[in-house]
Order: sequence, then structure tokens, then C-alpha cells
Amino acid sequence: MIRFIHLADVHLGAVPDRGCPWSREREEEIWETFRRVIASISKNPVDLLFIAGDLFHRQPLLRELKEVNYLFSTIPDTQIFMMAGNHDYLAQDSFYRGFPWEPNVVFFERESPMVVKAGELDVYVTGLSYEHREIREPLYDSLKPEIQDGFHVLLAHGGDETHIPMDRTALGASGFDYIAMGHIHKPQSLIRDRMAYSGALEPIDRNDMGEHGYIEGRFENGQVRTRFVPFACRSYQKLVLTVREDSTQYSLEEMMKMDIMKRGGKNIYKVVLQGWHAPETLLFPEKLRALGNVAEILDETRPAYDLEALSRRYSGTLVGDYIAYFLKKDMTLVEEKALYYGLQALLETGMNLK
Ligand SMILES: [Mn+2]
Repeated sequence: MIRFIHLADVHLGAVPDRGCPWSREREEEIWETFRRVIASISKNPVDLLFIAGDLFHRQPLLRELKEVNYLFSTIPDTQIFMMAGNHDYLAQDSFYRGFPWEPNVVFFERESPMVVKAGELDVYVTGLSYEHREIREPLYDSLKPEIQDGFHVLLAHGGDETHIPMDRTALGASGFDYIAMGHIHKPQSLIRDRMAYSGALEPIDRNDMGEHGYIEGRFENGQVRTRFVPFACRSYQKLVLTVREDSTQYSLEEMMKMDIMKRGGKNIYKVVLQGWHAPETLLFPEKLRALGNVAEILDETRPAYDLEALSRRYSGTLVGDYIAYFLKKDMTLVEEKALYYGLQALLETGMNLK
């Protein structure tokens, strides 16, 4: 049996949500989580570690490569295969070029595919590195594994138009036992147990919602089995607060505190307010930022106007005409917003008089 771990898009050196209070801490945490993966391998060694590109967010510094190499030296029984992705591509003067890696590390140094055998094991890994920020040629689609018994792996990064476009069907039929992919930050299996994006090890920005971690797998009797292991120290989550007519600023704040307590104070939230508030209630969504790590607040609430009653009451005035105009239509979301914002403005500024 051969055991492996597949991870990608660690983005060491990234500073997520620049300007937010947790930003610096996140930069450290990304390194820390990578260290934790290596520490867990050191405790419970796997045969192979695949790092499918973008280990760094940008060109790595020499001392950063030395830190990573030191970490690799602490897991000498694990054979590591890694590549540069589009973020940490091999620029002309990249410190990746010619770097003296530990003996257990295979770093693909060319933009054309090559096959490397993993020491004593019957494991053959095909891979390449980005030497440019963009690669528009489909470099992977026609690759086939070596004709030998063993475990055949393709290490691949990209999949969109400007980062090595991929024909997923062709790749699925290529004969590789496992295709370890990187670039897309959301973990996803394209073909069960055979072809997957591990996703970013830690979420890198507010769009990387949901769970993050790595893929753990084993190859036995010609069969691969994988499972996703959540490993990130926090996640970005959407938090929906439903506002009702009897909601107040304080009741909303209590609701949000409870939610954050239940779901974890470390997580970073995109808060969405939905529902209807009493017309006279004034809410201050921005104040909710103080209650946790809030990356974004969207206020989608609307005042609970009784449109029929208002239109009767203001019939023959600007307000009445305004409501009547919208009520006649099948309103789109934008029109609905226009109706409520406009109505609020009209009623609050006394424009309703004439
Ligand atoms: Mn990438």
C-alpha cells in the first residue's frame, strides 16, 4: 500500500484581506498551517506528498525556500513532488532555479512535462512547472502514463483559459491512476478518487468560502481511495441574519453574537441582513463589524410598508403615483429595491405633500 497527501495553493506570503484587523495574523497562520501539515506527516509518515503549485503567493525569497526545505528535511521518509504554479512561476531570476533541495524532494524545473520515479517505490510522477505567469497551451491533455506497473500520478496546475486549459474528459481517460490538481481554491473532486483539486490549504481571501484542507489517499491493488481532510484554522462563512418587524439594533446584535459563538469566533464572516424591518426602525449594519471578524456586510432588508394602504392614502400625489407605477409591474429585484428606496426617500423628506 502507498499512502499520499495531495495539497495545493498554500500561497505562503499572501496577506489576506489587506487592511482588515486579522490580515497580519492570517499571513502567519498560512505558514503555521503548512508547518502543521508537515508536523502531522512527521508523526504519521506518508510515502508521498504532492504539492500542486502556488506553494508561494509570489516569487519566493531565498530564506523562504530554506525554511520550506528545512521543513521537508523533517520528513525524510516522505518523497515530495512539487511544481511552481502561476503565482510562484519560475521567473528568469527565481530562487527556485537550481535550489539545492533535500534528497527527498523532486522539484519540476521545466515547463515541459517529465516523468520522475519515486526512489524504490513503483511510483511515477509526471509534472512540469510554470515558467510564465500564463500558459495558454493545453500541455496536459495528450499526456499518457508510462507503460509500467505501478502508481502513475500527474501533478497539474491550472485548468482555465490562461492557465493550461484542460480537457477533463481526455484527462480522465488518460490512464493516470491519480491526477493531483491545483489552482482552483475550492476543493472539488472531478472524477471520484482519480482527479481532484485539493483546494487552497487555507482560504486566501473572502471568496474562498467554506472548508479548506488537503486530500489524503492510498493506492492499493491498483485502486486509489481518497478523502478530503479539513485542516485550515478558520474559514470564511456567510452569516444570514433574518430581520423581522420587531427587530431592533440590539436584538440584531444579540442574534449575531449567538451565531458567531456557535460557529466559531475565529471564522471570518460575510454578513447578510435579510427580511423586513418596521418602517420606523433605523438599523446600523456597520456597527455589527465590532462583534466579530466581518469582511463584508450586505443589507438586503426592506421596510415593511403596506403598499396597498399607502397607495390608497397617497392616491393622487407623487407617492401614490410612484407606488402605482411599480405595483402594475412584475418587479425585478432592482425595481423592487428602487421602489423601497424611493418610497423611503419620499416619505422621509416630506415630498409626499404635493
Ligand atoms: Mn494558481
